Amino acid sequence: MQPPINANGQGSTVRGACPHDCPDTCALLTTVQDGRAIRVQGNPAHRHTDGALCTKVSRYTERSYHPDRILTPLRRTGPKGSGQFTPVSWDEALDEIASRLKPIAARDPQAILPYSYAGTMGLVQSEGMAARFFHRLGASHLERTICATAGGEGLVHTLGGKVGMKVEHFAESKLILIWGSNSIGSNLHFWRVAQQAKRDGARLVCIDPRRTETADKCHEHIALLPGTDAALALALMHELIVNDWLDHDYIARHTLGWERLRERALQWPPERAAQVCGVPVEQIRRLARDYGTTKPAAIRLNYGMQRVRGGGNAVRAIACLPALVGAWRDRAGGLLLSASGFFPIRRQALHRPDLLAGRTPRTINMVTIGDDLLREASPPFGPKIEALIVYDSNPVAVAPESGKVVQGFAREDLFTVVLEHFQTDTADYADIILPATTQLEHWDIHASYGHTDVLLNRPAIAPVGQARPNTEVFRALAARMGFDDPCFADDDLSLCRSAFGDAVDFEQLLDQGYATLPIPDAPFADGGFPTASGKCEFFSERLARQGMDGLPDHLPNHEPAGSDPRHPLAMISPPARNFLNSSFVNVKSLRDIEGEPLLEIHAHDAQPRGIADGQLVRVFNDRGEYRCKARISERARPGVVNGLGIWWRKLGPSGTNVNEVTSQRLTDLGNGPVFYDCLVEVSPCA
Ligand SMILES: Nc1nc2c(c(=O)[nH]1)N[C@H]1C(S)=C(S)[C@@H](COP(=O)(O)OP(=O)(O)OC[C@H]3O[C@@H](n4cnc5c(=O)[nH]c(N)nc54)[C@H](O)[C@@H]3O)O[C@H]1N2
Ligand SMILES: Nc1nc2c(c(=O)[nH]1)N[C@H]1C(S)=C(S)[C@@H](COP(=O)(O)OP(=O)(O)OC[C@H]3O[C@@H](n4cnc5c(=O)[nH]c(N)nc54)[C@H](O)[C@@H]3O)O[C@H]1N2
Ligand SMILES: [Mo]
Repeated sequence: MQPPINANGQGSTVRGACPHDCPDTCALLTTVQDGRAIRVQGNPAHRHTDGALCTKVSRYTERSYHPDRILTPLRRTGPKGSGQFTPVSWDEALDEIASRLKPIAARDPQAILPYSYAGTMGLVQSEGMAARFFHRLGASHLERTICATAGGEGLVHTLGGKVGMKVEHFAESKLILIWGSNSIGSNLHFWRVAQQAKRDGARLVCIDPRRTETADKCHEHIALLPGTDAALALALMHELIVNDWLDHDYIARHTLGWERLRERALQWPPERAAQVCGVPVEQIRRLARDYGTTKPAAIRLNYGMQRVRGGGNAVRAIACLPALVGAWRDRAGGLLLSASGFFPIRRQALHRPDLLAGRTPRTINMVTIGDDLLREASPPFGPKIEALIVYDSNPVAVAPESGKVVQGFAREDLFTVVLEHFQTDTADYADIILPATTQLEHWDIHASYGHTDVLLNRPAIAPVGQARPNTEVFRALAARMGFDDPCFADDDLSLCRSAFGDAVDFEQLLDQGYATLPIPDAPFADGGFPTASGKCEFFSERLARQGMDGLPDHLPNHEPAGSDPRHPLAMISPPARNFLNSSFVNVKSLRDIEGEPLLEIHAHDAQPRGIADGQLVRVFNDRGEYRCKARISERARPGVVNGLGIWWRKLGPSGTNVNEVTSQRLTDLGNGPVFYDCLVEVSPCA
């Protein structure tokens, strides 16, 4: 372990990085006393963190030393889902896993599926060693789509990559559109930058069906219906065109497909969009005027607006806007959805796809895990899924249509291993649970999707109980499976080093904990987009070649509001501020702030249904139902209910959560989930 950097008799301080799936990727300072972490703080020297942490992560020691932390390997003793387990040794657990996997692998390794997401964003503890193991095994490939692929693809097809403005420059913007993001809850450090801009006179506009805490603090809130963002963006273009608020020079030199986009946008007068979006036409006109005449204008998109059928197209449409007004010319203009494309991550070196040795396993989309676990062997699907190894994810709580997911996980003939900190809803269905280390206990290295610094995480304390890093588990399993490639011997620190190779100064990371990538302040001031054409592609030849619309368009939801009289309410289920997806739901001090699972409903929708504030309600559609308390609130717009997530099923009143009603259908681009494209009905419980 490193020597103390701050020896003051109060213990030592260890530099780390927040591992959570959040754009902020904060630099942490953990104070350790007598081998115990006593405090986790934001590093004041790291400018994006600026010494501040969210409430969740400032409680990190409470999570790490939680009395419910899994401290030993466990073997299931009761029926699947009952949560009954008995401690076993690491050797027993690993031997049993290897002996169960070997005969399956001998028949067809594709019957084994890894299931993981971003429980930790660390490049080492997420797929660092795990990907090597599954590649060598020849297991099914998991398409990791549950969060960001629709928007990500939208950006790639327009700007050429997940690239955009540098977050710090929003401070100088004069107009900021916060589009599909509850920044105060999910992107706190951006919000601090936006506040700076606001103090300096910027106008802030929030575009979100829900009246969020963020909307409360913006100058204007446009409460459009879920899944109608592309219509709004096209109407803005219409107004930019008819009022000639365009940067003709920028369009001519740095964009592709202008004439075609112009024609499409002229089909979207504000009156048409107002109908589709369910907002006043004046609001659209005003927004267009602000956007067309304020410089520099910046857009902070977040992933909330792409969880609907047309999510990819919506991002494409919005991503065209900055080029139309030449916003990219200024470092405080443009757009940011994700900065992750700026990071030169050496994925081949980390994941070692060469270990596949020519094999091309099938791909399973993590969004449709419910259906796929219930599929029999058949072409073109391939073999039935016989074994599932889950790490860094809690699919039973977070995957859509949980009725099916639960049925799949409950299969007696499925062998399930879960690497976890806690006995989550998913762990309840495991055959073997393996105790994982937390970020305080292992090495890792981090990119970010909200800023452009690389962060190194040093272990601050020894593993709690018998917990082991994910990497160590996959190393041990590789040995038991007889995989002897030398890459399985790489230790975590060398994996950290290999993640970026020479692209970052590792000595600097060891020394100060973070390193800034050399990225120009206004990366597209003079074009130079990372597309094939080098231009901002309004029209995408690549999409057209795939038989898709080359231009962005408004694609109505799979389940448009008003299309089903039996289920007249649109439901969205965005994150609760004090949880991180389903993480932290079991941390009592945070759960106490959130209270209990709630459905926000507008009085116009509550009254005719006889729903009183605080009453237990049933939220249902043909896929399933869950129960929670109704909160009659102006945070919900008429016709839309908000089920804040993502509660652990077993901590909700009926042992279920919002994902009982969400669907496994996919987005237009990127095969992503459509969590916010979901119709329901709500009725009071007797
Ligand atoms: N505190 C906290 N922070 C988080 C998370 C968390 O769970 N809790 N989750 C993390 C993760 S995994 C991610 S992916 C990121 C990003 O997470 P996001 O999903 O972007 O989360 P939010 O910032 O809440 O933004 C979603 C917002 O989009 C709104 N919205 C829903 N449907 C639509 C729509 O059709 N159009 C528009 N314009 N808006 C819509 C919702 O009401 C919500 O306010 O945040 C991360 N940060
Ligand atoms: N209805 C609805 N559903 C949603 C969403 C929504 O907005 N609405 N959001 C979606 C989005 S954006 C996302 S990203 C997904 C997120 O879904 P998940 O990626 O499953 O995220 P979490 O629920 O945070 O679960 C992560 C788990 O990883 C564990 N973990 C953390 N660190 C480690 C580690 O180092 N090792 C191991 N072995 N385990 C670790 C944590 O304890 C936690 O239980 O959920 C999606 N589901
Ligand atoms: Mo996410």
